[in-house]
Amino acid sequence: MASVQDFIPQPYTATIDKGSFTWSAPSNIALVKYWGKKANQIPANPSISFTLSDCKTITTLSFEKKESSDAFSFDLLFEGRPKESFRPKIENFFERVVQYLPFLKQYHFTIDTQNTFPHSSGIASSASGMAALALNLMSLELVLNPGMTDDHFYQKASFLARLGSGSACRSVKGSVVIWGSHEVTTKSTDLYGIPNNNVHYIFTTYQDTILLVDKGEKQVSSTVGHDLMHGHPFAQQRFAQAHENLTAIKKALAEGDVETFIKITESEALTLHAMMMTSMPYFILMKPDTLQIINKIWQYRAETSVPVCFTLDAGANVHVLYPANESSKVLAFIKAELLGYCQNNQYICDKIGTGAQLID
Ligand code: 2P0
Repeated sequence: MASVQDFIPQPYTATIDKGSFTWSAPSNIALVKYWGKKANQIPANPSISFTLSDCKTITTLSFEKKESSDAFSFDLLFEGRPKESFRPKIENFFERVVQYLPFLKQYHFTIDTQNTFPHSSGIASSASGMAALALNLMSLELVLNPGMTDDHFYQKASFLARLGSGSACRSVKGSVVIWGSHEVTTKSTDLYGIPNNNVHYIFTTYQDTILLVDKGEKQVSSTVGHDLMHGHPFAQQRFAQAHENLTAIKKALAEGDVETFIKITESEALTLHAMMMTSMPYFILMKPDTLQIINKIWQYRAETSVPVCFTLDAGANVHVLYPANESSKVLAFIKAELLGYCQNNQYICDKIGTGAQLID
């Protein structure tokens, strides 16, 4: 298992003056949630997620050697247009990772980003965005250090992505990813995400239909949200519960135990929101329509035994999860019963994916 020291590179053996790379990186949806962190983006508890397939960020990183190397220099484009509002976040990310990427001040960068999902859909782009940027930077480091192994490449990409945004480390490699030190998961670490490959066939077919209940700006930023767990009266119990739920859901994923999967996934979603409702200050991030959808899903599952369940992010949108062999039934149910609760009847059909891809 790699340590922080392993990500500080040896002197580079090659050079490059200019070039560009393009990576696409997917979003991910946590089943056991990351909520609460320590210094340096170290999670307070381990988490596990499904990597998505179609909701992704595509980023082209162009670079050109510059004369002086005393400051960062970069231009930011979003869908081809200048996007200065991203600057503080990228500047902050570069500050955090420069000790691991000593070439950062030697180049002028142009970072050109686009998302496949609509902006202001309430879908977080920080995970896919930071993962795509980290992978591009690793592609450049691979040119400078051609001896790098594939394992090191992906571990370090996930390590860097984590320093940009915690959940981004789960958007690099694998269909099901565990991030955070977990006593019974070999090689698990707080530093980067690792693929969890012991997954029954049924879960490799999982669909995620995202119901857009509220497409507005996040009410609570993730920084504020994670901070709410400091001094939270239930924090220690919650962190211990996440370890237990991870152990149980890993077993369910391996055995194809859909019933246990549903129980843990839904309980985790509600616990995440319960943490926000019981913090100081307190927040309710669900909307009345979120609750209507949850109740409809429960009713439909009870009546039909179709194994459909939900999870939530730190917002009002609902992720509806189900195996592909139930797609026609569940989509008919969604269209007939749930779309009326979505803003402008909007939803996104996604499914489990395999991770980021080098496009160019
Ligand atoms: C997760 N979320 O596990 C949890 C569940 C939202 C709800 O990770 O501050 O954007 O950048 O490390 O990763 C959202 O927080 O937070 C998140 P930072 P991040 O997916």
